[in-house]
Order: sequence, then C-alpha cells, then structure tokens
Amino acid sequence: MTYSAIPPTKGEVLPAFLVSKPPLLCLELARRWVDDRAWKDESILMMTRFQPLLCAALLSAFLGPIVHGQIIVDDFNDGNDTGWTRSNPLAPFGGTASYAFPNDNSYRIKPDPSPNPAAFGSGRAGSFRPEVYTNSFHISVDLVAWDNFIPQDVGILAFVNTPGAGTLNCYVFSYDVDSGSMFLSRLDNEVAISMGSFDVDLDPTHDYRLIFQGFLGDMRGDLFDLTSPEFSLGAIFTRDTTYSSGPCGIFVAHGVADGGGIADATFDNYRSSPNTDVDADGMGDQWELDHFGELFFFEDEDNDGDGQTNLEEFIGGSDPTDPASLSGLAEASVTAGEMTLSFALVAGRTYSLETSTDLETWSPQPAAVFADNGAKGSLTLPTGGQSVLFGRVVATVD
Ligand SMILES: [Ca+2]
Ligand SMILES: [Ca+2]
Ligand SMILES: [Ca+2]
Ligand SMILES: [Ca+2]
Repeated sequence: MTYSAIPPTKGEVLPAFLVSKPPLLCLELARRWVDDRAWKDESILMMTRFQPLLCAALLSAFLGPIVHGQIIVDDFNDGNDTGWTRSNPLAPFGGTASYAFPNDNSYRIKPDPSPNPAAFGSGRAGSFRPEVYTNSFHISVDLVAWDNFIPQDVGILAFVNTPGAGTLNCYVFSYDVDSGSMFLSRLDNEVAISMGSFDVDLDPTHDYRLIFQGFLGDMRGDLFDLTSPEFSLGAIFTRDTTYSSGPCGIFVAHGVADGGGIADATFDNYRSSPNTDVDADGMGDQWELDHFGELFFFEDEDNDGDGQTNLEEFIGGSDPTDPASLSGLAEASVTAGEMTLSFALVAGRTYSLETSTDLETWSPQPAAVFADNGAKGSLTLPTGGQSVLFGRVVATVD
C-alpha cells in the first residue's frame, strides 16, 4: 500500500490582521481507498503540517464560540447593550446622549452638544464592559456607517479608571476626524498625552476595524479597512506603564475643543480578550514570556531544534524549549461509516475539521461533531462513497 505524503511547511509570517488569531495546527490524516470501496481502519497515515488558513481564522474571529472567561464578544445582533454600562461624563451637568441599535445589529452612541463647552468641554459619551483586565488587553471593534463630516474623536478606551469629566484615566486608540489621524494616547484626568499617531483618511463608504492591545506596558494599535482586511492601514507601537488594570470600552466625543457640536458613531463586532500579540509574530505574548522569558524570538525559529518552529509549537501547545515536546500528535479511526480524528486539546483553541479529495482544495466540514474528552478532543464526520478522502484538524487560536 502506498500513501501520498506532504512535506512539512514552515510557519508563515501572518498578516497583522490575524494578530492573536493565527492559523493553525493542521493534523492531516490521509486515508486510502482499498478493496470494495470500504474504509480500512489500519490504512492510515498521519502527518502534521502547518498551513495558514486565513479564511478559517477570519471566520472564527466572528463566529467562534465564546470559550473562556475573559473573552467577550458582542455583535449587537440582539439589538441591545445588555452587559454594557453607558457612560456620559457630562450627565451631572445636564449633558445628554442617546444610544441606539441601527438595524438591530450595531451600536450607535450619539452625545448631544455640551451644555457648557467652556466649562465642561465638548459633548462626549461611551460605553464600558464590566470585565477588568490586568496587565494585558486585546480589544477589537468595527466602525460602521462612518460619517467623515462630523468633527469628532472615536475609538477604544483601555484600563479605564475613575471615569468622569476631568477624572478619567486610561489609554486610548482613536481616530480624530479633524487631523485625519489615528492616535494612541494616555488620558490623565481626561487630558490626552499622545504617544504616537499616523495619518489616514477614512472613506465613509467603507467599514473599519480598530484593534488595540497592550501587554505589560507594550501597546499596539492597528487600523484595518474591512474591504481589504489583510492589510493594516497603519500601526502605532509604544510603551507606557502608568496604568496596568481596569475595564475597557468604546467612546465618541465632539472633536472641537470647547466646541458645542454633536458626535455620532456606530460600532459593531466588539471583542475583548486578555490574549495579546503586540509583536505581531502570531505567538501569544504570555506564552512567549513563559517559555522564552521575553518576546523577541521569531516565529520561524526552531529554538530547541526539534524540527518544529516556535509558531508551530505555540499553536499545537508543545514546549518550544524542549526537543522531546512536539505538536501535532493525533489518532484517526473509521468505524460505522464515521471518520474520527483525535488530538491533544490545548486551552484557547477552537477546532474544526476540513476534508479534501486531492490535498489541494480543502472544504470546511461544519457538520463534524466536536467532543471534549479531557486531555484529548475529537472531531467526527460521516464518510461514504469517496475513493480517497483526506481530513485535517484546524486549530484556531482564540
Ligand atoms: Ca452586528
Ligand atoms: Ca507575540
Ligand atoms: Ca521547536
Ligand atoms: Ca519542542
């Protein structure tokens, strides 16, 4: 009996959009057709390979289940902001703001003009999640129905402390319509200290994604145009350790200092997580720190010389400093017309099954049934009629 084999491929540098959602460990199992169109359990070849599966990773970012504690996802498709705390710092002074859910699938925040711009500053409002992040945060949110003609600032707040007019302390990644720039700033008592910026003109016919993350003082803000999300429009990288803990959220403010106009922004697809990748190498920063003591090793290096790159070991959950520890071990069986692939479970991964008849084109199999058997997981799919079928497990980092 002969088998086709796939040479291992090296991990690839990931587009920045996939920061902390890199591709995946593929456990590829080849089965050959033998004797009377019957699957033979023993005719199995197992291979491991790593291959970027961008679509799967992207889909998972939107559709993946909320799997553990501090990962929060809200697409607002329930037409409400249950779980959020609305914040209007001018409320004590008579300031108002409205909150709405356009099409019952997005989140619009619209502060009214300030009751006294000279005394209290311009109109501004936001909404916060209650979850507290400490040392690390990864926040993603989309800007939709964008209006580039309202002078305003809009974006993400992280490590929020003492919210309120003249008291808010936090970090901010935001777009400033007036200057046509993204800014990464620190707010001390609501006074902004810019720590980096880049110029970009937003197109009101496009939707945008802001991603803001911080890990032990290293911070990174990225902007993406969702019509071509594989390319970052720009990134800001900086370091500051003034604040290290707090909840996070979104905001919009009228953009003219001491101005009396409105602000109006619509958000969608909010996601927050403690899992960061501020150096954009596809490997979780905490994992890098735990194993290497720092973030400065590369994803395509093989520090322990075991033939698997550091990125491969991160995705598969093995130790990148131990040559005896390898990723990608799996088992396969076919019984009663079902193919089952089992694999070592790693926390923070979502697994899915793909099949192919030619090892070229792979098709997602959302009907495959996932089972958590403790240390091992499995995916099971009915088979039938194929003369050759290959299966692989795709692990997407949450
Ligand atoms: Ca939505
Ligand atoms: Ca990293
Ligand atoms: Ca290695
Ligand atoms: Ca290893």
